[in-house]
Amino acid sequence: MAEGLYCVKMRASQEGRHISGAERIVPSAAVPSVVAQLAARALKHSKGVPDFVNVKVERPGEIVRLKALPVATNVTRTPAEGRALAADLLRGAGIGRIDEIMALFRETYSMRGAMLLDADTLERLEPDRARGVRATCMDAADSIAKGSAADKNHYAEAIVLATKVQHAPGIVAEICVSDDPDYVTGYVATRGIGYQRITVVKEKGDPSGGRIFLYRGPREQVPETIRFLEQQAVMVEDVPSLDMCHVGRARARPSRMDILADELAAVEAAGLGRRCQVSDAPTGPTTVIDGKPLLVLSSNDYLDLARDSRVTAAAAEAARRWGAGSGGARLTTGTQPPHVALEAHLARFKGTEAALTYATGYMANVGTIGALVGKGDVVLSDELNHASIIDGCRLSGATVMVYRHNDMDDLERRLAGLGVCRRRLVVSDAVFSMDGDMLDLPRFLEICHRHDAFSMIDEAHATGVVGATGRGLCEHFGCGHPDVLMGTLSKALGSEGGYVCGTKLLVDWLRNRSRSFIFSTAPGASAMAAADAALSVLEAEPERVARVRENAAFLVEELARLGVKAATQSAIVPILVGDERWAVRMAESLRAEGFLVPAIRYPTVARGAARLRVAVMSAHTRADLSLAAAAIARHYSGGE
Ligand code: WAQ
Ligand code: MG
Repeated sequence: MAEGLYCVKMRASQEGRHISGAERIVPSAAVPSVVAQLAARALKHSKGVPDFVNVKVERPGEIVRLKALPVATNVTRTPAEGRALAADLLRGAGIGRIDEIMALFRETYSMRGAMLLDADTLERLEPDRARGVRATCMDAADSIAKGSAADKNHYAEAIVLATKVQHAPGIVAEICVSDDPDYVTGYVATRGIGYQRITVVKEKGDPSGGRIFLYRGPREQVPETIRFLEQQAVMVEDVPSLDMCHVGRARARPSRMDILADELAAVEAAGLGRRCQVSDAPTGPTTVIDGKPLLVLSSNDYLDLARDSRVTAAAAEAARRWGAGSGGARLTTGTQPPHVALEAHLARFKGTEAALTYATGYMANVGTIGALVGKGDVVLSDELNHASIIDGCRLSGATVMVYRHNDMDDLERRLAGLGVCRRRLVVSDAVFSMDGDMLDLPRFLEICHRHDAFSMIDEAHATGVVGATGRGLCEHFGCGHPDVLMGTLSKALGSEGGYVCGTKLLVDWLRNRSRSFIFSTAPGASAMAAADAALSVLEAEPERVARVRENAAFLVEELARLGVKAATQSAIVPILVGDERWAVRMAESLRAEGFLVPAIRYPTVARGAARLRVAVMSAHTRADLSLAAAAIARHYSGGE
């Protein structure tokens, strides 16, 4: 990623007094123009004419990609109101001694960088107190697309800085006031409340401003924090545009419901609206929607077990015997014999010591990641991981590093570049849900092992599909187990819920530490019994696994024959379309012809990477798949 990119840093001063500074990370081809733009900007700053301008161009090391903090705009009318709000926000974020912190703010006015303050003792932690600590080597991922560096975009630059700062180890909050006489806005940022803009924090014409970074952690980690701030290259993704944050609404502030209505209308206008449709038939390869029969090419019920009579009978019998709901959390009264039996069966099936079930796969991911890493730790996550993994990473409080899709060299480089951190977790989908490809598990395990990182894979779309008998990636590759083998009961197993397989130690840990396990009602016995019965069917009839994969291969061949490029290593066959609206139109046309193929769009996949996502089942016939391929190919070429 760092290849061909350069950090360009500008700072300007007058008689040693800081006037302005700026940061970009740009491709080598853009360096000359960005250098010129930043120099021009230094020379025309409203704070004065500089006698010294320094523009530095450097190759960055490894680049960390971070998601921009969420942004909220707070409209204030007077500086006093703005400062009171800043204090409230800090207090709400668990910071004490606010008055003293605000008093220290004056000392930042003369500094080029920020004051680094112990959030509790208020001790100054910067090695050079006159200069402060400067966050450098950062940019917005789309800054090139957004254009010129010649004019300062206070907001965009501040959100990039604030995002980087809030990801520095030990930093718990930041407070900032612009030092531009004409720019009266400031903000408070924390990981918890995001970037809280405050529109008025000082009088117009007042040249005083500054920044304080609040730190909480061991003294010996301060150098690592400063290294991160000053040297770690950071690209910030998805910087929200200001119009999405309701700026300039100070005049007639819309009501809270109007805000929702406006945003929803914008979502619909962009072709990104979503709604639920009623499938008026049992789960299976065909359904009826709005009275129209459809061939289902979008089901996760890969092995057609959701309606299997052995599975439904087990569910019905369990509901009759144990009740429709479990009536409590697993650690209170919610554990019944079917829960215990299923966990033992899952462990046997996956070849691990133990297993733990969750109410959903989403909860399994969120609860497991949060139990393994937290603040001060690092979690490395494939850029195409499922949203439940992404949410688990975010909620854990650990620093999140996103590595390139299935790029084990990138993963290795990032692990090797980690400084002091307590724990590392590497998490990846086993089969990627929107692309259908497979993790390189043997290398993944070898790298995790070498760097003493927890290894976790999500076999939601692998279980029942990958490996000769559907046991997943370990069976497919004939390799060892990751520390955490997560999966779902809701896909090939035709039921609902999530699970984690691993050592007894891991499972004991999760039972004690996994919040989504502890603080939610146990899934009902019928879901457990259904999954248990489905596992038995899968063990007795492994030919279902072969059939679903043969069907996927057949569909890919048919599509190729008709000139449509597609590939898969699972039951998921993505057909890349690109444009969101075009993908939706294709899906609508296919539906009119009786094929239910969903269009997958942003934010599930990247913007401009919309696709049709076909999911193949063992129950599809060759005739079904040939017809579907022909219809897809017809609409596909119709759109070229
Ligand atoms: N690292 C640390 N401190 C810095 C840095 C840096 N890279 N750049 C500036 N500072 C300090 C320095 O003391 C400045 O005097 C002070 O922060 C303010 O910097 O609409 O424009 O560049 O949401 O003037 C916030 C609101 C604007 C934006 C902040 O800051 C919005 C702004 P400025
Ligand atoms: Mg300024």
